[in-house]
Amino acid sequence: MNDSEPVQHAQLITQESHTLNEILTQPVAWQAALDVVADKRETLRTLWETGEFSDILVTGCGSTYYLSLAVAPLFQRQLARRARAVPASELLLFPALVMPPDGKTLLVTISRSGRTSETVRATQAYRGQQKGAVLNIGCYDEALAGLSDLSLVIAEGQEESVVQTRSFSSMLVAAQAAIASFVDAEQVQQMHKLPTIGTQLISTYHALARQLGENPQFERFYFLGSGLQYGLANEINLKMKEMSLSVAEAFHFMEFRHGPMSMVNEHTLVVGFLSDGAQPYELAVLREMRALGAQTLVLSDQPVPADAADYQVTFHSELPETNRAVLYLPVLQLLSYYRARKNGQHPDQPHNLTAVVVLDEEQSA
Ligand code: F1P
Repeated sequence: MNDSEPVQHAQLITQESHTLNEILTQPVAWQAALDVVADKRETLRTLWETGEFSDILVTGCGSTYYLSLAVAPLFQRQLARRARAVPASELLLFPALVMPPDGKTLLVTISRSGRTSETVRATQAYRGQQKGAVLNIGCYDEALAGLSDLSLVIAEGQEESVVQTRSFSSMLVAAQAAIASFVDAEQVQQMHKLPTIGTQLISTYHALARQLGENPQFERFYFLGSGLQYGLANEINLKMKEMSLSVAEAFHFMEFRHGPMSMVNEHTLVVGFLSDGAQPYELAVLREMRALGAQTLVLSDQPVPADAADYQVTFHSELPETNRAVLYLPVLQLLSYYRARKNGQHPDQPHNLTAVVVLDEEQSA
């Protein structure tokens, strides 16, 4: 990090809200996540190389279920293993529908707190049946760390915010770096560019996020993501709901035409998380939604034609799609934050929510 960047971080810190502060400073937690993975590199490789896993099952709740949706396809693509993401409650309550019927499974548990009841109980049951090894990714050394064969704990991802922002992105960086470490050390080395790129994105697009968040024309938000980006579209959809109580939904790009686009009107913002491999299809959907009256915000690594995007966030990372997912998050977390403030909500006190869902004993499988 060169001399000017600490000043940039100092400028980013605000007293307005801890949620805003955690969004603005999250690239520091990304670097910490990379450092944790580097420290555990040998133990990770041993777990992977000796495990001979045929299947990967990734699980979490809420935001960390959506993180699981972003991580499972990475295992499949990077490591050529069958990989699936499920909510922890499905693994807890319907294991026969979820557990691979044969082979050796690696269960990857993802949890900011490390003590969400569904995830803990599902993992206890999984261990009790000697189903296989467990890799945990979180921000606290709590119950799930103790139930795992290896735990990646990113303490710098801890946050005051109930809604996950810095924690989510730091756990995503840790997961991507861990998977990359099984494949190619050069990929991991390239990921060290992410904190600087992230800080630049926040600085460049903070004003746009605020402008769109505060724009009274928008009343409905649709987040479209396919392939590696579907989980992220769901996570940002949850941010928009948790923080601002807005009408919002997430879909695979091509699914949006099959009914949900009936909701599109001139009060709609459609946000596209563009992939590398399906852009012609994704841009066609965005052009059609513009023709129906929506405005579109497109996030991608390289610029896209202006007829598909009213607004663009461009990363210019030159990183592989498998290593740069975290770059989609900060600007859209800010969009949700400013929409919340416009709606008279305070993101530091989200409606009906607690930081951790702990079930009472009666609710035990
Ligand atoms: C899971 C979770 C969050 C949600 C809220 C309540 O927590 O459901 O995803 O946004 O904060 O808890 P964890 O298992 O990741 O700690």
